[in-house]
Amino acid sequence: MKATAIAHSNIALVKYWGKRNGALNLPAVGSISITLDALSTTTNVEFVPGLNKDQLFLNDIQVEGKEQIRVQNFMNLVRRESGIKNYTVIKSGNNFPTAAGLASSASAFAALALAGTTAAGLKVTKKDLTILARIGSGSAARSIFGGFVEMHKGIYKNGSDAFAEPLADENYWDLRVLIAVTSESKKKIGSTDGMTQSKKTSPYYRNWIAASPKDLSGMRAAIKQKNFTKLGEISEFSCLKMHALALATTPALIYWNGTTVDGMHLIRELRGKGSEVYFTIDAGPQLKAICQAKDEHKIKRELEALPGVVRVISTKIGGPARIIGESV
Ligand code: 2P0
Repeated sequence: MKATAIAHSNIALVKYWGKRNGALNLPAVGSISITLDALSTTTNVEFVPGLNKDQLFLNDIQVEGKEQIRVQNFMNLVRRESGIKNYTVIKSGNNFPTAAGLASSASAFAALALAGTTAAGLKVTKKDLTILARIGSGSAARSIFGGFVEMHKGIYKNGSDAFAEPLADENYWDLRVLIAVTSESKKKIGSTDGMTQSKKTSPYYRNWIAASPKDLSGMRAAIKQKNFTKLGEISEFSCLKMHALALATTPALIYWNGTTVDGMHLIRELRGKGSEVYFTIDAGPQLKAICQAKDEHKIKRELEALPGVVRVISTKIGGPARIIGESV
């Protein structure tokens, strides 16, 4: 009745922003990501008789409030499916400092979905596991797989076609992501609230949705052709469109700081000088540079020298979520 799983974080090249249904967490657009080897969450789930709620520990510290409720609601789905009534003790840890502004609901809910269903003795397909992880957090569905992953928005009301699937595995293409940490503080507005506000108020929301299929098909082709220029250009374009949508939200969602903006300029300058590197940024101030393995060290040095960059984490493409321990 216990299991331990590890899952890696991921970064979307074609971004997800907006939901077509909040309760089931159905995305309004599809997305394509790469899984990040260096950032992972390890989660142990154990069903324990006699508890009156799920107990959540993050890096050995018990968590209450909103996060505990979110996790308990998620575990209720596993209980409903398995018929198990017991609550759980959940011990989760990240392989990077929690205060680093890199904490990711993607690796967290992917690891929890896999450890939770395994501990419950459920036999679920990978596809169904992505659907379950999605209910926890949209981006978590993509972290079930390694390599290059597409999340489908689906059209059904029950979400049965809103799942993730792999496009290519982690050994397909030796790309690198360099994460320039520009701030270690927690962000003020979470993605879920930000997406709700953008849908309600951003004048660009409709166009964002309409333009998405073209980015997705372009990215699929770039991956298939191993066309790095095309992959990079679409990644930057999707990132900047997502942030334009966020900036035009009321109240405005400004996820960048000054160093984030300096980083964007630096990457464009490096490109002007012949280095093939592109940026992407999520709902936070960290800048992620995407490059080919041969350029990794040069780009890393350039980012480390940028004033305001706290440190740079370099990663290759990571593998799928997997079980690393199990017992009855
Ligand atoms: C993404 N992000 O595609 C986009 C780009 C951030 C910017 O998915 O509400 O934690 O739990 O589904 O997945 C981050 O939001 O949001 C995210 P929920 P999630 O990676």
